[in-house]
Amino acid sequence: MWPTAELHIHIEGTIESDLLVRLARRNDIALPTYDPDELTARYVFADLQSFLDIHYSNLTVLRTEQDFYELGLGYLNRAAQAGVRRAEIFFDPQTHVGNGVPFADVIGGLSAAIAEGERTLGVSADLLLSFLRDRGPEAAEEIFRTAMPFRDKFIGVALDSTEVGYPPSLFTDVYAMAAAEGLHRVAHAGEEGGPDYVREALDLLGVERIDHGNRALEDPELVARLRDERIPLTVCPLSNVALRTAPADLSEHPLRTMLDEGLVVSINSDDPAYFGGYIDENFRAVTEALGLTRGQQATLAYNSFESAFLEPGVRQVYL
Ligand code: ES4
Ligand code: ZN
Repeated sequence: MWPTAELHIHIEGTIESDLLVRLARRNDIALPTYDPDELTARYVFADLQSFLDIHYSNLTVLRTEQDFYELGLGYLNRAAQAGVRRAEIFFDPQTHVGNGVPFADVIGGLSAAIAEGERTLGVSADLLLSFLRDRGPEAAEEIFRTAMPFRDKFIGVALDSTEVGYPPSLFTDVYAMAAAEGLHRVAHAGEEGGPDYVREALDLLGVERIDHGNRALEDPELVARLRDERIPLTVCPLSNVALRTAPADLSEHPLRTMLDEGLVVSINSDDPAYFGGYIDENFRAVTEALGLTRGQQATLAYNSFESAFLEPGVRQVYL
């Protein structure tokens, strides 16, 4: 197992079915079934939206600061077992605030989990506040203002949820506000949207990394730019198969081409409670399916630390 940084992980997507059931009972929230295996068996998706519908519905079980603490620490424990030394974790506060949970409780529980994980597991972690693109730019600006009193508790902003129809250009203003605050910037692009979404994220939002980026491969000029500027792509192989954004056979995954093109690509798990594996299982699956050499495996692990938001002196320790 390689030491690695995990840079594309939605904390809400790590809610395992047994935790889901425990929280539903504790908070008196209705679920279609209280059998964890039956819940997991329903996780069959046609595309990104069919996943998001179930995902957002499940998140109504999260009510208290303690719930967020347990969610966060559950992930960090599993990640530590998978060789993760550094995690940069998305959270979607608009979902929770919309469900009536105070922002302070969301970020308070997650921050406490991170402090505990650093102390007891030796995993360094930080939060990235992710905007829900399908709620539009005004809602993004509103949650950003809500988050500002907690500016010291997250290191950057991100953009996720339904991609097609919600291009990066909608979010230019809120990303400029984030830049003015000295926050890091990333965005999902090129998962279902085309290469123009990737270009917009770079040119209009000033992102430092692209989350997914698979469809960038359709544009040779863009591929050359990603390579020359060493712009990282955080790729999620088992997610792509589960959401049918890559061929069902992992041996045809675009990771092969990304490595051959010399792109700064890393392996990540996205929403592991739904997509069938944590980062170690993603790593093992692509290694086997693509027949990756030890050198290629090392490149993927190295790229993850190169792509992480670490101070230069700290990064050298990992590399
Ligand atoms: C997501 Cl895989 C994926 N894509 C876009 N938004 C998301 N939110 C959680 N998982
Ligand atoms: Zn994602």
